[in-house]
Amino acid sequence: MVTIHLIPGDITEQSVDAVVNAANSSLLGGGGVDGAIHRRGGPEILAECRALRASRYGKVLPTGEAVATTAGRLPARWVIHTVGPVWSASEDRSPQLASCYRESLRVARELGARTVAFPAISTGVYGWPLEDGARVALAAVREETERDDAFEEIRFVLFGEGAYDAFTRAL
Ligand code: AR6
Repeated sequence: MVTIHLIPGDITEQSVDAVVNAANSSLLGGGGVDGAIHRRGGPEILAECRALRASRYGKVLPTGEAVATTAGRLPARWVIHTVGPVWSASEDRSPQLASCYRESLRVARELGARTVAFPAISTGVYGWPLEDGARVALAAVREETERDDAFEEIRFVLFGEGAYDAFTRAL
């Protein structure tokens, strides 16, 4: 059975099979967790992102989808890049946010990754309220991991007290 852990801290320090990146559709890096992953992981990650853009995706990775690269110098085997939706007060985009978690786990499953670390996708630059982001994240991950024994451990690595508290309440 899978164990779900909530961990306060920095996702780039996690020793896991796969680290999930809250990227943008360009796959060319950015701020927040994306910036931290590319900084700590080194240029190999960006090189693979560029190659993926050229070969599989054309210019963009659509919102809600996921793709894997090397983890470079991070203490992980793979980075799985996914693109969260920007928060909207007028439109319910939670299916797209749930899709990020599900698709990342689908890619992880294909790779044979048994331990996966997630950040709180879309809750930074993309403006998603933490409480709601936590609820969507936990529901999607529970649903996707309870089907079989593919995963051993899922970690939510939460930056800042607000995120950790929101996930603790949602769990
Ligand atoms: N470890 C874990 N969580 C982190 C870290 C870290 N090192 N750094 C930030 N967070 P964000 P988004 C948290 O903005 O909202 C980028 O520019 C952060 O506190 O990284 O999906 C991309 O290129 C927040 O709770 O991602 C996109 O353009 C969560 O990670 C855009 O931001 C997500 O915040 C994506 O925005």
